[in-house]
Amino acid sequence: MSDLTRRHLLKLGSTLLAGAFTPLNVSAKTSEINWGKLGRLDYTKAKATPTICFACTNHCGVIGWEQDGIVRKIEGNPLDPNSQGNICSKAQGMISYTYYPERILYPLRRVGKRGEGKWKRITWDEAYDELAAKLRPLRENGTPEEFVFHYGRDKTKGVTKHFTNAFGTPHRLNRRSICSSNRRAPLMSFYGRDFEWETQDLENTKYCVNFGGNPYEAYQGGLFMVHRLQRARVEKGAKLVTFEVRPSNTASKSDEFHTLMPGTDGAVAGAMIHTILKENLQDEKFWNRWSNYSLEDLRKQVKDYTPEWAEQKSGVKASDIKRIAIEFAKAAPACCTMSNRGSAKHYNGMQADRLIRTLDVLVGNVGKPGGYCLSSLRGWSGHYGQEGLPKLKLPEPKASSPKPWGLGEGFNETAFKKLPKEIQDRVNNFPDKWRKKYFGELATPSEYPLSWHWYSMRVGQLVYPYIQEGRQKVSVYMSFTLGASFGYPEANVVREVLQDEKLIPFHVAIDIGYGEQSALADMILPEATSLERWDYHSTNNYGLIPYTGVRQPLVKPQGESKTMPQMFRELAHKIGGGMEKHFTYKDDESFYKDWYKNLPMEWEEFKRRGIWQDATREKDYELYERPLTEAELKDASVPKGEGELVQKGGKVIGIVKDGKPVRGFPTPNRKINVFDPIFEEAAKAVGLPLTDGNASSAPVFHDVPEHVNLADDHYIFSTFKWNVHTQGRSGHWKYNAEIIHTNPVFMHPDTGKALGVKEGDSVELSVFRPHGHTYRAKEEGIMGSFQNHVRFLKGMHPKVVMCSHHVGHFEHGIVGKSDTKESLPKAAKTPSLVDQDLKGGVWWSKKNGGIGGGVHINDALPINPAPLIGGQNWYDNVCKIEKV
Ligand SMILES: Nc1nc2c(c(=O)[nH]1)N[C@H]1C(S)=C(S)[C@@H](COP(=O)(O)OP(=O)(O)OC[C@H]3O[C@@H](n4cnc5c(=O)[nH]c(N)nc54)[C@H](O)[C@@H]3O)O[C@H]1N2
Ligand SMILES: Nc1nc2c(c(=O)[nH]1)N[C@H]1C(S)=C(S)[C@@H](COP(=O)(O)OP(=O)(O)OC[C@H]3O[C@@H](n4cnc5c(=O)[nH]c(N)nc54)[C@H](O)[C@@H]3O)O[C@H]1N2
Ligand code: SF4
Ligand SMILES: [Mo]
Repeated sequence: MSDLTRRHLLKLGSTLLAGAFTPLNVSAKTSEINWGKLGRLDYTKAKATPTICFACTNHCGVIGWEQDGIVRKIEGNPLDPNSQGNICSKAQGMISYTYYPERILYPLRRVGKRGEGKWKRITWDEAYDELAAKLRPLRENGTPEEFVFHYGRDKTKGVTKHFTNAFGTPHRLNRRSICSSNRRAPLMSFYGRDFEWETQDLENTKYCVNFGGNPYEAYQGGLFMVHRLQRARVEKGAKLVTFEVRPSNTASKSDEFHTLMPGTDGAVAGAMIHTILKENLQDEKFWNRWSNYSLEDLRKQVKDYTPEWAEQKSGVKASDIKRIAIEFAKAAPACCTMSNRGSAKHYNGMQADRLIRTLDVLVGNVGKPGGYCLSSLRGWSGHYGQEGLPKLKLPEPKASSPKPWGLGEGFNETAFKKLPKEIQDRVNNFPDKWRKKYFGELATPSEYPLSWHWYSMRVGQLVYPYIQEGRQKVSVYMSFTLGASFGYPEANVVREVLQDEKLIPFHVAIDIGYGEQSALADMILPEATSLERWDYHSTNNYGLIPYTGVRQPLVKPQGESKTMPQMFRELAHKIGGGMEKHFTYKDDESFYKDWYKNLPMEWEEFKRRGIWQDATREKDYELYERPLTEAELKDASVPKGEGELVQKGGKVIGIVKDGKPVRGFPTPNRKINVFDPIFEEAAKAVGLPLTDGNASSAPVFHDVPEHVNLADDHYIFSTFKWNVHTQGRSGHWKYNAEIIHTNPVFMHPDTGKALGVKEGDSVELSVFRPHGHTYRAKEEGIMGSFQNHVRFLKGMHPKVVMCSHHVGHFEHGIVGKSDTKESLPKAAKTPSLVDQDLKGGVWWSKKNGGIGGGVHINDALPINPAPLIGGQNWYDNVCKIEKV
């Protein structure tokens, strides 16, 4: 969304509300936080502490200013080599949620029916006693798998895994499929098991081709990327080309922005490969040295992917595709691709990203200055430890339960035999490598073996329907930092399952706020917020030298909220039976201090700086060419032959090149696997026809099934992320919600014309079930609908309509719901958290004459996992639109 349009929106909001604004009562009691009267921060009294932001996935190093026991301001930490002292507007959200009057500060027990909103305050002892009494027998009776732990984001560095391992449940579920699994799979297939994320050298690049990544307003790592890319562009004339379906901030600020038909990025990338080969612009030396696929085979594979063919598919002019391909290749090796959910969250997204990744290998920019780089922190960690960081210590318990539930050691035959025959057959058909890793349908869904082939990416959106289908008996379900009942597809199914006491006899939510997920719990345990707790942090550095940072408390946890390390330690001791053995740390700080035992910096100094990095280290260029060190070669078998693999203790650790052992890539053959039989093998194992593009071992373009022959009156409904919001958890951050609180249906003016609607009109948008080999694809017809108002936006693809998915909450309190009254029961509240700004409700609330808080859309979005990998195809939805 362009800045201009956003200003329009704001202006529209304030014009509408001019007459309806309720003056706020600013006379506060002394015990209350009076936001209107806090006055200026007094830097002579305030204390600055570095920590790590938790307001989005970037996790920037920040500095928080605390005065009189209240965190007042967040600014950037210049020592963070990734963010380099920059922050965004969402960072202050941490203050909003920490002092939110409807924050949960005491353990709560449901008193009415589930979901009825009636709660009583209980003590931590009562909470632990009840929970331990429910959990202990599962462990003692040998059914630990009936404890299901499901999280959204977990930065505790092992505390929760400690707990689930010690308990013995395989059900440590995440939501990778909702987010990025379609995109991670190609990376791991190409570059190696641990390799789930790249680190383009953006500050040195000359040419970046972006397939639907949106770093200027979102992206995991967006903030780190954008200032580097801007420097390269402004100071060195680098070029950014973006393929998008709407004028995102990134697209609008690119040198070139081409709208394309959704789900056709693979076709454009395929045609770029075709062009580069035709023009003979490939880096043949690099390709032959490092890829496992012959150029001849690649030529055959992309023979028909002409720019003219791609124009037909995507709508991008053939001449542009050709020109961009040539410019890209000529800039090599200082050029790179970028992609994210735009290209990947489609039925064909995994293969689209494989075609995009092939471009980098073809022009030989991998690991080169200005190119598509790989961080030593991630990609090589499986073999070399977290390279560039001292070995961090965590005494991790192996699953200590009497019966870990898996086909390997301790396979739970009884539980397996209860599964439907179709699933048993499928699992019995698996090759050993999958059978041994199969832990049941929730953790390792048998239809989606690639979701757990490299590591556990899970298929979060299927957890609830699978429980509904009886694929797994659940006794205790625990959600942690998870907003599935708002933010998952078919969120109504999530709520249905969470509401059903037969399916989920006990639901405990660990949250900081009263959101849609915690509202459906039997017990809520209040976690200390990111400004009140410790966490470990490390991620790829776009400056290409690994670093680590620590999240530390700026203030004490408010009310009776507790941190996870404390909560799980205390609960483990209550459960007993050996669980307590794994939770011996005395307090949170000593737990994290222990983690950082080998850091070559005093703990107090590390706390003072918040970040550690060995800045003298060489940048992570061409890691694959690095010779194996003497230490690595000790006891290794080094073959003489070219291209042969170096082994050590049964593990492949390198490859012989030019007669010398070098590292190569952390794949089984130490090469880049442009060709990977795993796709075909997985397809065979689950019975996916080999004609489905997802099954192809070579990168391939395949149409999105429901987009073929799209009717004139059907459109593609897609979603996007606003720069000032984070998923479903920022709707109640008051300053952010003040900027964006609605989510109109954006469409091109011509689309409006075709539909006979004007700006501001209400429409009903109805979404169909998907086609292809996916969940409930055989069912025809409309899956769900919602009504919302229309806004025109030039630059939208005319067949695409879009809403953001952040707002439209029906919980999360006075700001989240855009209400005039607080909804959290008095029993749960503390009198000290009163925000004078919020008395009388927010100015945009409908009851105050405002525009309201947007529309919840996720009930109308079908569960649509991509074949084999299970990533949710968020951007494929076919819909019809009617004026209301
Ligand atoms: N401000 C903000 N930042 C965030 C988050 C947030 O919620 N808010 N969330 C974080 C998380 S969890 C994630 S996963 C990342 C996501 O980061 P991104 O993937 O960069 O952002 P998205 O908005 O999910 O999707 C990217 C873009 O894809 C476009 N798109 C849709 N269909 C297509 C298509 O077929 N082709 C192309 N080329 N483009 C298409 C959309 O218009 C959208 O602008 O952001 C992270 N950072
Ligand atoms: N339509 C549509 N929906 C989408 C997407 C899309 O593209 N389109 N994209 C999605 C993506 S990329 C993602 S990653 C998912 C995210 O989906 P979720 O994993 O559900 O994440 P959030 O929406 O951020 O919800 C997090 C929950 O955690 C709670 N929380 C926040 N901070 C803390 C904390 O410090 N401690 C604890 N215990 N709880 C906390 C919040 O109150 C909230 O209830 O949503 C997705 N939903
Ligand atoms: S990008 Fe903004 S919200 Fe995200 S971690 Fe950095 S400062 Fe925090
Ligand atoms: Mo995400």
